Amino acid sequence: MTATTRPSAVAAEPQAIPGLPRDFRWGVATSSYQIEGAVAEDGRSPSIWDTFCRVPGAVVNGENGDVACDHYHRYTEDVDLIAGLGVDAYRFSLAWPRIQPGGSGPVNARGIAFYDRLVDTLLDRGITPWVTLYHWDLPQELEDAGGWPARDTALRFADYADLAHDALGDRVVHWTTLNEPWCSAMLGYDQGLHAPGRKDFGAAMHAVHHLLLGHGLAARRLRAKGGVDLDLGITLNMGHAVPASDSEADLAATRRADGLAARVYLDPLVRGHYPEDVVEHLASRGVTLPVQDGDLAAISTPLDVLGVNYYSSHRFAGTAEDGSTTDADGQPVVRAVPFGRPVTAMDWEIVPEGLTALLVRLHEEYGLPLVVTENGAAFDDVAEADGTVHDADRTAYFAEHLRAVGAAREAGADVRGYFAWSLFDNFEWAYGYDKRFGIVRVDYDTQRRTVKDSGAWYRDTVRLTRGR
Ligand code: IFM
Repeated sequence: MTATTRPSAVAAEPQAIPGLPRDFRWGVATSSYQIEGAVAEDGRSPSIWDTFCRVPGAVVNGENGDVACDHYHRYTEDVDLIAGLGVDAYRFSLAWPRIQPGGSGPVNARGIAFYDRLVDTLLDRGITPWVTLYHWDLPQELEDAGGWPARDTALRFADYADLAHDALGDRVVHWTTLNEPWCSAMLGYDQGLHAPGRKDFGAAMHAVHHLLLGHGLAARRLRAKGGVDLDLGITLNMGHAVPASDSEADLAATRRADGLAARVYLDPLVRGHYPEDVVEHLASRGVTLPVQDGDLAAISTPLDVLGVNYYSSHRFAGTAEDGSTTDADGQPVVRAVPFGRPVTAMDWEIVPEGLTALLVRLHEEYGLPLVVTENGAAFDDVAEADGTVHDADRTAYFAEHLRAVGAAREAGADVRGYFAWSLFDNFEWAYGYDKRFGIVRVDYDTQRRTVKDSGAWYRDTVRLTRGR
């Protein structure tokens, strides 16, 4: 893909976003390992990311989340910052190894106390906590016992969910079980780019099933508690898959790509079965999903909301550049073909209309209320001496994508909220601190936070959209 970022983008003026109602939920999002730091404090045990970061070459510049944004110690100041942005919700994740070190046994009182304080501080400032139980920091002990490819991890996850809800469920209404199970399974166990760094397609597909099972078992446990308000969801990362042409090969390639990226999660969650074409595809690669009696009933426990993380979309062709239609393993070719759009610093093409199409498609095919739980962009920010950042490119990205959400609502999709990714520049996984997604700049030497132009734009846009 050609790296043509948009340094010349002109800052969009803040204005009310057409199609978004006054009661639309507005938020900012982060995750535990990406911002907290304090990895060895108050009884937290190592996660797979603490281990992976020590593997030479795994993370750019050998960086890690040991300190990150030091949010563990600065959460009060950070909540003030969130309040200053005028949003009404904050999406963050709980670190499993803080709450239940090692991934089994009783709750760690000192670990849960941090989230207790955070939740209370948010509520005091009128900000709704939107909690994710798992954003990739699996306790290392559970990986040593087999990780997500092992069924037991799903059972452990349900126990952990129970502990977390027991401690916070009196104040937290919005619970997301998993963030982006595709990334946990495919980047972690197939491509080896994320922790734990394994490269085994079969193991990755077993991880898919056990992540979904963990979700389902946890969802049941939370639902069974009764008596408390509960808004239960899962967050999937998806794009809108488009065929490169109307040819049968391109249509088939697009369906195959969409099968492994989206439908293998959506169908069991909403319809209680895996898509037949995906099961056949897996069988042709010698993989059978490890489904046991009752698993799909658990996985399809009713959801209140589907979280959608959107960054880009893809076109697919069923032919290789040399015209062949099968790859070295005899499998049909599935080749991503660029749209030819400008890209962000991640080299991800900027395709806002893909967000409209995706939201409308999810509404029509799966019928759940939707919330955009992540959307945003990394660009190569230039900070002025005083820390300010004139990130017109990021502002333009937000403006285009928020208009895309408004368009989806106008086309009938039941989209109820939007969380900007991310509140802060933070530890961007295998990219370390190299890629900056924040609407607030973090100077990692001083931990000084500075609201970027995009953050001020977001604040004003929220206000104007609400105020109509
Ligand atoms: O930083 C990540 C986040 O943790 C999960 N969704 C995608 C973001 C950008 O890569």
